[in-house]
Amino acid sequence: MINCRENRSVIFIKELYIPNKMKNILFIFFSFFVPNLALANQPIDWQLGFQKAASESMREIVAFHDKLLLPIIIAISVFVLFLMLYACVRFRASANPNPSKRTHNVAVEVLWTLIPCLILIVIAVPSFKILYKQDAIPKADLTIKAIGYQWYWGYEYPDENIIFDSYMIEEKDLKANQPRLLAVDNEVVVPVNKVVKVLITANDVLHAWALPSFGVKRDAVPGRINETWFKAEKVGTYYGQCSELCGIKHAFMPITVKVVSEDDYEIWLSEAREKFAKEEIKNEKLQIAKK
Ligand SMILES: [Cu+2]
Repeated sequence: MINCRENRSVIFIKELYIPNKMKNILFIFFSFFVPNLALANQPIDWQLGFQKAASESMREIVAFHDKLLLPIIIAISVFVLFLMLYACVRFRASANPNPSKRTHNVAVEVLWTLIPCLILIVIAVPSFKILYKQDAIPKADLTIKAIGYQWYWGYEYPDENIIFDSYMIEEKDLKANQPRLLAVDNEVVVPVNKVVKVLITANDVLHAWALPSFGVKRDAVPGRINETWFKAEKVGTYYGQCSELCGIKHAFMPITVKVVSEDDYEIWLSEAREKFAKEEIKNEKLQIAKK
């Protein structure tokens, strides 16, 4: 679902009557100058960078990447390019007919070992800080359990006695605002600004539950329960995909999380408790077995 204003303007550009190639060039051009334009709660064509952050974790990841990693990467690339060009020009055969026979230089060797080490330490410290913060789960307001199956996700709300499966909607059945390969029949619904703890496991092979806007990605391992958490800050629909190559339909088991206000969540809960009741399913199965 496309529901943020920035994205509407992107769509507007994309709907203009201009050749496709031109559209893409325009789109990239605008993306550079208005970074938010390219970002939404789902991947979009010709997107540069991350999806728009919808949680504190993701904001920190994006800031770490944009403000620290990117400048360091650019500086190193420019420096190495400069050295290569300088060596090519300064020491070319015609300008330097008698090359130096020198093989060692202690000062240079110490420097090119120490400086990269220092750069790695500068990167590692904030990186570990973010990792540890993500790892420590705050007191959860609600818990959901995601189970990876070949090839769909099953969800449980253990405290609410809710269980349901979430299948991708086939292309031919998509409604107007449902994105292809991302929309599902039963979305996970969570309240806004609440800590959601996610228990992740799998039933058959390795899968991974990933939601880029929340900065969340955890492997779903059969026989083991992994944990993660997120606190969505904005109402909206967020899309993710299975991120562990799990078989032939790996690309067709998307994840949709609908973040709603607390009141809407209560309404959904009361409906879901009946529609997706876990005990009733068990009882039905028992009755069938008895017959
Ligand atoms: Cu999978």
